[in-house]
Amino acid sequence: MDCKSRALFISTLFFSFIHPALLSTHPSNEVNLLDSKASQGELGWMSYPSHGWEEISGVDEHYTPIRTFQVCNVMEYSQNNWLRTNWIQRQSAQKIYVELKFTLRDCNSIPLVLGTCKETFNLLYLETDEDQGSRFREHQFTKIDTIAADESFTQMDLGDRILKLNTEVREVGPVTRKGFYLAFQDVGACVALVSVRVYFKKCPFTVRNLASFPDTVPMDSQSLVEVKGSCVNHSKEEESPRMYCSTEGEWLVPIGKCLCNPGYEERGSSCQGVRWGGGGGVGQPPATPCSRPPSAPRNVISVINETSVILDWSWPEDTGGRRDLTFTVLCKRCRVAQRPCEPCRSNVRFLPRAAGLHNTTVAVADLLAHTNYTFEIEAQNGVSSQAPKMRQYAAVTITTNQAAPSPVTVIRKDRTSRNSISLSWLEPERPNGIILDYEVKYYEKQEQETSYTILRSKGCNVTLNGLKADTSYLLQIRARTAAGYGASSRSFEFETSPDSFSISSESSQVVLIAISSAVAIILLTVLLYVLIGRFCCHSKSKHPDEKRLHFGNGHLRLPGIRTYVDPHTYEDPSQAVHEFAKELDASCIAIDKVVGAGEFGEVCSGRLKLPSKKEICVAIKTLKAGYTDKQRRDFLAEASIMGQFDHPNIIRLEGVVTRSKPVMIVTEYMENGSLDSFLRKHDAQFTGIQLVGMLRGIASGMKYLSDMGYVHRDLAARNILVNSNLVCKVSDFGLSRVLEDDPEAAYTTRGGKIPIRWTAPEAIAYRKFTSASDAWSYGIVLWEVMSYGERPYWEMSNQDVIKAVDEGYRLPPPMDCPAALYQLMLDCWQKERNNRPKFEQIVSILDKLIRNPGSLKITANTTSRPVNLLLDRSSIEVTSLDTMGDWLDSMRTLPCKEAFSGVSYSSCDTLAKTSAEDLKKVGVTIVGPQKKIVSSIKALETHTKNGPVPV
Ligand code: ACK
Repeated sequence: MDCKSRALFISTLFFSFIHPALLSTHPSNEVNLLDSKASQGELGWMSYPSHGWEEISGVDEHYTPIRTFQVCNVMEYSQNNWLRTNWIQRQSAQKIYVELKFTLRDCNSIPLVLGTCKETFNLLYLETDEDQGSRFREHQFTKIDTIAADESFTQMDLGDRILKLNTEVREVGPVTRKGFYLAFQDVGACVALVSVRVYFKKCPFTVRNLASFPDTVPMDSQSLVEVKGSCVNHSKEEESPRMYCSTEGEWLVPIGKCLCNPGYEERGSSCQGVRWGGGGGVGQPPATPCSRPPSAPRNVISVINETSVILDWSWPEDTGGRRDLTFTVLCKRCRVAQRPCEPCRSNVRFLPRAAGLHNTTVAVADLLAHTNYTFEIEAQNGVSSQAPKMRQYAAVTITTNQAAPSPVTVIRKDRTSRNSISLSWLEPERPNGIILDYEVKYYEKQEQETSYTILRSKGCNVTLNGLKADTSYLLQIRARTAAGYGASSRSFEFETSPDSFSISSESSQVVLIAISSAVAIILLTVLLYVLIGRFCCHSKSKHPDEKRLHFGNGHLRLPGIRTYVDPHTYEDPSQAVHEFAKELDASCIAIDKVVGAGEFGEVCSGRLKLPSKKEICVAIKTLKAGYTDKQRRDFLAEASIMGQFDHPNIIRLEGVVTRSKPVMIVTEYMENGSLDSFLRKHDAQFTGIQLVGMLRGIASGMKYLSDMGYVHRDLAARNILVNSNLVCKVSDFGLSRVLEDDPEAAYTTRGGKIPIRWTAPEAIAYRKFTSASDAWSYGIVLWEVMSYGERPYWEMSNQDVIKAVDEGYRLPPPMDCPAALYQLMLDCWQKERNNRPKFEQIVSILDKLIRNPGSLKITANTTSRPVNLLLDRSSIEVTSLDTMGDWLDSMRTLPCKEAFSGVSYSSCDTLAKTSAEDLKKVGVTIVGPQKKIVSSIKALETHTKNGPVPV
């Protein structure tokens, strides 16, 4: 048999054995650029020389024709046979994948081989901007790889009619030209190329959290592509929806979401109108036969936002046989003791209007805060006026929420001198409560807010002293009520008088008085300046944090972000709870089962169905019978605190039941429960990106709390809840209660109860709880997450933990922990609290890691790390790694940078230096090898690892 006929013999046999897998469909995130199997006719690829590769037609087992190429010139020397595909357009691919299916003959099984039989062939490619037709130059091609068979077949296999099909996939990228060719170079093998598929990956169009994400082509590099989602029809953004497209064509880390507009409900991945009958359209003449006035509108839904409400309803069941329907909304203000209700004030605004509405929705704004209103919605058609009958309307009663005051709009300059300005202003149009004080912020116009001064004033006027002469100042004012700060006024500009002109501008008639008052003002200013200076120096040396609250840049509450109000400052705590939490009717709550135990009673899961609202799953905390007044107060304090927050990473309060028993706090339901037990249940099952996504959520929630001025004091994985989408939310709020209800809290020598393992040294030593001590606790949560719920400091006693931490020892990196995250932990555990990262910085560091997941591959674990409990902080060396440039850039913004600059850090092998002896020296006893360390060693020995679980 000559070699050609042998090849034909092989191919003939081959086609009767094509595996059905060949016909399988490909994953939806792969876009084919070429699929040889899909071609019915000749592929027409170029073969050079002509007696090399040969195109053969065959059929698969379903008698579907397929085209293959084969070569088997094993009887001849010096083979160099090229097969080149047609020009393949790149489309939007950045990286392409080449999937080859082929069979290859074992050289040993070929009798009488005269040439030099080979068992490999070469795969090459050439990028071009246009089809080069039959022009072909070998040297222009770049080799991708030598392709060898995992399994070659022998004569015996042929006899047994078994053929071994090999599949090999190679990646090529980045590809940048308009198209490319592939080539197969044979140097003397007996090979049949059964199929060639070229594809690229994309993250396919998807809808997540009611936001649609378009087809996205990943980057060629390790970086993720950040994609912003667009809200589906009839929905709007709650938090900007984003996802990341990985190089593998997978969507990762969904952040943010959209919510259905009023009148629409979430069905599948779309928002659909609440179902109602009736048609639309206007203009039908009143004389239409059988016309009658319509019945009342139905299904009124109200969505309250502070002092505005959106009303949404369905068409009436009976439209009166007409389609020319309009709606009218009547607003009534109802005081409990005063019946009947009175019409609303004329300044209440209706958008688009109150009468003649063609749509079934209206927005009502400028209502009073904390007030009951009833809205009556009536439908009319063309015959309503001609056929008077009993008014039929749908009514809905709402209570507006607490609202922050509206901005100050009128500010007046009363007097100016060389270095002072006196101002007064009018109370905001809608104070929405009693104004406690005003915050006046001002700065030199030239300085552009890089440094500014804040004054507080109880009344509507203030004098700004100590100003520079002949200088422009910008000033903003905002009012504060129990609901927090309102929005800031716009910036007003004022100028001080020039040096040569030192009289008040508005009392120029009495020059003498003006001069003397100016002198007095200057003297007073100097005196004040000295006093303030002294006070500041004094406060600086004593309380650096407090000082910054007055003068720092970036440490003041941000304008527009409300400040947390401590419910314990209320004389009557039940007033606080009703200010911040909605009273729910117990009949709206169905308890399903007990899910856990809290300090005050059981925690249950159940459902909440409010009138005109969709039923939702909730968690219900109950106050057990026989409680004392103090217990009731402390129990409800949590609701008063939680009710002030509104953030996707903070557990949401639905309301409280205080008017019937049992007293309950109702919150959103978090399907996966507490983070610590959830992680323990799923040990080693998440990808690095998934863990970082969870950590980012926690950091974002903590940033919101610290912006609000709330210090959590008990941040720990057990106090984070996880929902079915893996979203983590901070929970467990309270003050004295926090530490009493936490089983981890222990009494300190000073009598307080503190969760030692999670708490910063200064908070343990002298109760200095700040957002910086929360950052320390965040570092511990980070460690808990990366070690899948391991107990910080294992079984060490609290006393040993305090001592070791005080002496500079820190927890070692958890198994497989990315170096970047371990570095972040160490930063959170800086002894000097001002050097710890702010939550804003933590969020941005984690965002950078998510965008650059390659940096997560560098781990802080080493095989050479001794089995120790703690690492001496001073022996940890950290500097830059090229591949972590981005991460380090972000680290450079941290104050700790100086501590590490100039130290060389090549791998994390150097991280662990402390021996058991060292630990003994500081009084740390090693309590046997711990679970994680043992498992990490086992894992290193076996090199086995589970894949991520789908969540
Ligand atoms: O880990 P778990 O199942 O999650 O056990 C605790 C238990 O109640 C005592 O706190 C669970 N739990 C608390 N709040 C919620 C919530 N909002 N949703 C679901 N489970 C909750 C917690």
